[in-house]
Amino acid sequence: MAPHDPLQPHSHDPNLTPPSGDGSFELELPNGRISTISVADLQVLPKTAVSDCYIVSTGHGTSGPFTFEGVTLRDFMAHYWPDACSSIEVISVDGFGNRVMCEELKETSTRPILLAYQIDGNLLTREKGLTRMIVPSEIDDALRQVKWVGTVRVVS
Ligand SMILES: Nc1nc2c(c(=O)[nH]1)N[C@H]1C(S)=C(S)[C@@H](COP(=O)(O)O)O[C@H]1N2
Ligand SMILES: [Mo]
Repeated sequence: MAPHDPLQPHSHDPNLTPPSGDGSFELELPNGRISTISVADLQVLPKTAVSDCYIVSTGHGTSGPFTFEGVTLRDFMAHYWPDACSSIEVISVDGFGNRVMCEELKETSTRPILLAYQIDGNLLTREKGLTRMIVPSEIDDALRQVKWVGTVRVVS
């Protein structure tokens, strides 16, 4: 059997058990460089809040509204990889993932994609997903709301 690909469609049962870790993740760039990004590294970048976010779980119902705060993926990329790219693979420590097309970041939006470290004014706990990707435009099944980001892989 082929190894499990976290970016392929899969069942929607969310994992409620947080893996160990402090919210840091690996950033893999197209030039082969790999670095560790901590929550403190995210906190020095511009901070954006997006309110009225819902996590629409097909397993345990909808939660929210939440105000998530963090750095937009757009600002994150402007800082760490301002060059062109085709996609960004955001993969969690527990093997869950979602792909963002770089085109998606070009659209200016009042509800941009975030690498979130805060919820309703408080630091996100590890249990609640630190660091969590929030895609506010996704309102169906929460498959883009990746908790416990472990790797951000920029694909050229
Ligand atoms: N790392 C990780 N993120 C994940 C999942 C998961 O299993 N692992 N499940 C997804 C699904 S299917 C849902 S419904 C939501 C659940 O988020 P919640 O636990 O905050 O309600 O997380 C999404 N993000
Ligand atoms: Mo889900």
